[in-house]
Parts: sequence; C-alpha cells; structure tokens
Amino acid sequence: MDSWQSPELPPLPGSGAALRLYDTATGEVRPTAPGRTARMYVCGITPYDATHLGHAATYLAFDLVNRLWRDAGHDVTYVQNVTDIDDPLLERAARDHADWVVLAMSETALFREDMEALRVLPPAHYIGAVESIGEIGELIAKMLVSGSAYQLGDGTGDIYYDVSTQQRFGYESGYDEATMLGYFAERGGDPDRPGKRNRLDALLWRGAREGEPRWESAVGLGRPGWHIECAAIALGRLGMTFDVQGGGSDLVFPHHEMSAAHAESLTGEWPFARHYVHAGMIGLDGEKMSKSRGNLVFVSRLRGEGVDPMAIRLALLAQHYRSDRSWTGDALTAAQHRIALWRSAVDGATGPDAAPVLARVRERLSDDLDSPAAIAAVDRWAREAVSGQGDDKDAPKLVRAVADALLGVKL
Ligand code: 5CA
Ligand code: ZN
Repeated sequence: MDSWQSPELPPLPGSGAALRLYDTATGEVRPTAPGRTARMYVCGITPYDATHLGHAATYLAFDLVNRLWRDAGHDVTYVQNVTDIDDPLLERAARDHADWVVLAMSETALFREDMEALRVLPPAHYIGAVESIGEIGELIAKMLVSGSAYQLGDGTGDIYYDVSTQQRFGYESGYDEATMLGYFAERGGDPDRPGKRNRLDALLWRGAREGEPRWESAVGLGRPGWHIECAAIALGRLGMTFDVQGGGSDLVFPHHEMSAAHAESLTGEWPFARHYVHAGMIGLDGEKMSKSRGNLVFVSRLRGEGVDPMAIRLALLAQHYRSDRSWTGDALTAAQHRIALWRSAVDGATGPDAAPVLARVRERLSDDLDSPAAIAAVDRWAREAVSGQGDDKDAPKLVRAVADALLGVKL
C-alpha cells in the first residue's frame, strides 16, 4: 500500500544518546541496542472508523522512537500493517450497508491524511492484510507441517495455533492463565469453541463462509486470522529479533503474545522482538476511547474545525505515553497557548543560549520518552526569550529545529 508523505527532518548539531524504553516482557526500562539500522513494527489500524485521538497518541509515541533513533545516528526501517480484512470491518460495513472494501479504503486514506497532518514519519513498508494473504497462507502451511498448527476438523476449514507447542508462551505479557483467558475472550478470542486442543489456541485461518470474502491460499479458501497477519508482515520485512514491537496496551494480550509465539514457532528463534512497547489508553471523560463505546474524538473532525494539528500533537505529548490519560478541552487549550508562546519566542531575534535546551530535550526523551519534561525545557526557554532574556542570535533557530526534529512540532 502507499504510505504517506514524509515531513522534513531538520539537522541538529551533534547526536543523541542511546534510547531507553520500557519493555513489557521484562517490566523494566532498558536501553534499545539497534544495529546501524533500527527495526520497528507498530500495529496499524483496523480501518472501519476514522483515526481517533487514542490511535493518534499511540502513533505519536512511536514517532518519537523513530525520531530519537535517527537523532542517535541510526537509519530506521519502520513497518506498519493495516488490518484491512477482519470481523470488525465486515460487521461495520454490514451495519452501515456499505461495501467493506470501500470502507477500508476510505478510512485508510483518511488515516494517511491525519498522520501527514500530525507530521508522523511514515513507515517504509505500509502493508495491508489483504495484499499479504499469499505469504500468510504459506506460513500457516509450514506450521501445519511442523505441528504448531492444526485443522479444527469440523469441516469449516478453520486452522488454529496450538499454544502448548511454544514453551515460552506467556513471556511477553507475563499474565497468569486466568488473566489470559479473560482478555482472550474480551479481545476476539474463542476460548470455548469445541474441538480446540487448548482454550487459548488462536485462529490462524478462517475457512470460507457463505457471504464472506475469501481468498485462495496454500491452506485453502478463506481469510487470515489477526495475529498471524502481524507475525507474517513483520517477519517478511524485518526478520526475527527486531528492535521494537509496538502498539497500545490493549494489544499486550492476546495480540502481541500470539504474534510473537507464531513467529517463534515458525522460525525456532527467540525472541520475536527485543522490546515490546505499549502506549497507555486515551480516554474521554474517564472512559477508554473506543469504537464500541462510541466516545470518539476524531483527528479529522478537529482538523475540520480548524484546530492546528501541531496543537493536537503537543496536547497528546504533554503527558507521558505510558500513562492512561484523558483527552479534555482544557488540554487542547493549554497546547494552543503553548504553541503560541513557542512561536512568538522562536520568531524573536534573540533568546538565551539554546544548547542546554537541545541537551535537555535529548536527555529526557531518550529516557523512555519523557515528553512532558522535554516540553517543559522548551517552555522555560520560550518564557525567558519572550521576556527579553538572552542575546543569542542563533538560539531561536536552534529551538525551532529541536521542536521540529525531536518533538515533531513545526513552529
Ligand atoms: N489493527 C489492529 C492492530 S494489528 C488494531 O488494534 N487496530 S485499532 O484500529 O483498533 O487500533 C490501532 C492502534 O491504536 C493500536 O495500536 C491500538 O492499541 C491503539 N489504540 C486503540 N484505541 C486506543 C486508545 N483509546 N488509546 C490509545 N491507543 C489506542
Ligand atoms: Zn498487529
């Protein structure tokens, strides 16, 4: 699929420190240690609705990862999927008497526009599930041969992953079985389906059903399950043991556990990713923002109302990416004031020396993306600059570049 247009990345003097990130699997903040090229996979949208602020916040967190690695001198291979065939998409299309293909295409197009407006660096590989069905089918065929997958045997053509074949299963989330079963049932799993070997076994392939889209593949006619989609797309472009697997915290289990287990069963290697990184959930009025709750604030709607995307970006970065947090009108107003302050400061002819601002922003962001403290460092400089302190003529230009390159905020 087409990705979106990249924003410009202004050069900064020197280079940043190694990025440290919280890893869900080990429960600690650890340094990332990419090679010359850092490799990152972030789970993409299921395009049955427009990008809401929860999605945006999650992609902004990983955009900071991308920017920090580049600032530390790495190239970055960034891969993202689009779940452009899955039950929620078909259900929404049926509800609205819409064509699921048209729905997926138009919502994906809107997502690209939102990402571009928010100045998110685009993935090098933006890959749909539908265009990956051939490779997914071949991987499932391999799993059937090696014994980590099995046909359900009820004539449906459905194929499941046998979780008992993966010794390390559970290391990513660290959850006990009862917790796993709870989330599995809540998030698309089917613990009670008759004929499965283990209750946690996940669907790899759904055999063709009357009235449902289907494709020919190495394992017959049907469509892929959700977790194998991300395992296949990541494996095909990044290989094993890539640097960061990312998404919102609602993907910790089963999605990231299963994708990792599938890939580890397929290759016999471990781990799938070196860091499993999860952003907190954005809520509205105390509730998680989600399609099913219907309490969504869309990026495209705010843009349509004339809200500056840079203010949206700054509002979402004003709190730490790992905290569950709420979107409020006040947060947006505060970000609008902040942007106005920053702009008037960098539009000035002089300000205090900005080298310490660059150092502080780099240092705070490289410590598990402490964007609130990085923003506070720019705030301090901007307040001093607008109050007439400092006579450094290069400072406004440098602060403009720091905000743009590291925070993604174009002033
Ligand atoms: N297509 C799958 C991933 S393969 C999916 O989860 N799609 S999604 O459209 O439901 O979500 C896209 C991304 O936004 C995921 O990383 C998800 O964890 C994240 N996300 C969803 N809701 C929120 C929220 N309220 N706050 C923060 N992130 C969210
Ligand atoms: Zn995914």
